[in-house]
This record gives sequence, structure tokens and C-alpha cells, in this order.
Amino acid sequence: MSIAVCPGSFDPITLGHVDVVRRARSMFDEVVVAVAHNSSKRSLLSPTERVRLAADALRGVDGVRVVATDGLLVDLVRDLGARAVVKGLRSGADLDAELAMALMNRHLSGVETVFVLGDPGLAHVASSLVKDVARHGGRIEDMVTPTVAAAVRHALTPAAG
Ligand code: COD
Repeated sequence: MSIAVCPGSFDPITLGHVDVVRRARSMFDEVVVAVAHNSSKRSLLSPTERVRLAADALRGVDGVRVVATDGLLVDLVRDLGARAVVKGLRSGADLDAELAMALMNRHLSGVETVFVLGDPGLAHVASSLVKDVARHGGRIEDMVTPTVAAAVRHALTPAAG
């Protein structure tokens, strides 16, 4: 059975991520979505919440499971016996950012990274922009699932008291 790992911060998972996972699933028997830590980003949502929301957004896609990981991605890939890492590309800027990670992961473990082009209609969708739009009261419901939209709005609401 061929397994691919789709890693990301998923803070939160967007419809762009869902599109990439669907495309990965069309190439591999199983896709493991790995909710990981990006040391250059500060998260809005906890790892548990990001896993819950990713699992909810992907519940209609069979052959997909969501896990949390806080170590090196290549260790997870090895433990799962995965054949490849799959990443989505929106633009040349994404490729620039992804290239170093793909080469580092291959240097560390030999794992190959497969790049898929996301839906161009979702090329403007990024977790960081979704949070920014929501923070300023804008509409995010066409970029994330309703459950994710509610969770982001809740996380951005200052605690009472
Ligand atoms: N269309 C297509 N692709 C998209 C879209 C979209 N609309 N939105 C996002 N994507 C792609 C991104 O290009 C990326 O490939 C992937 O989805 C995940 O995106 P994010 O923003 O959720 O996640 P990142 O980029 O912050 O994830 C970075 C990792 C967490 C994967 C990385 O830091 C990592 O591997 N961390 C684990 C520790 C480790 O091994 N570090 C060494 C790495 S070399």
C-alpha cells in the first residue's frame, strides 16, 4: 500500500489544503495529514484544535487520516513507511519556500517530495490571510468549512472578564 504524508501547520486547514489532500489521495492509497509545528510561525489554534478541524474538514475524503507530530517530519515518514511527502503549490514563491524543505528532507532521509498544483481558484487562500480577514471582520466562509470559520472566530474573540 502506498502512503503519502501531507504536512502543514493547518492553522487553520483551508479549502486550499483540502484540495491538495484530495489530489494527493488520487495518487496514493492512503494520505496521512500531519499537523506539524513550523518554528517560524506563531499559531492561533492549539495542535489539538488543528487536528480536530482538519479531521472534520476531511471527513468526506476516504483513505485519509489526520495525526499530530511535533518532531522531525522525516521521522514520521519513516515510522509510517510512507513513500513520499506531498506539498501544494500556489505560486513560484511557494516553490522557493518549499524547495529548501524538500531538499533537506531528502538529505536527512532520502524521502522524495511530490508537488501538486492547487486549484487556481484557491491560489489566494492561505491560513495567514484567512486569519487576517477574520480578525478584521471580513468574510471567510468561502475559504474554509463552516466549522473552521466558527473556530477561528471563537479563537479571535477576546475572553470575557
Ligand atoms: N493551494 C495549494 N497549496 C496550498 C494552499 C492552497 N491554497 N494553501 C496552502 N498550501 C500548501 C502550502 O504551500 C504547503 O505546501 C502546505 O499546503 C501546508 O501549508 P501550511 O501553511 O499549512 O504549512 P507550513 O508551510 O507552515 O508547513 C511547514 C511544515 C510544518 C510542514 C514544516 O515546518 C515542517 O515540516 N515542520 C516539522 C519539523 C521539521 O521536520 N522541520 C524541518 C523541515 S525541512
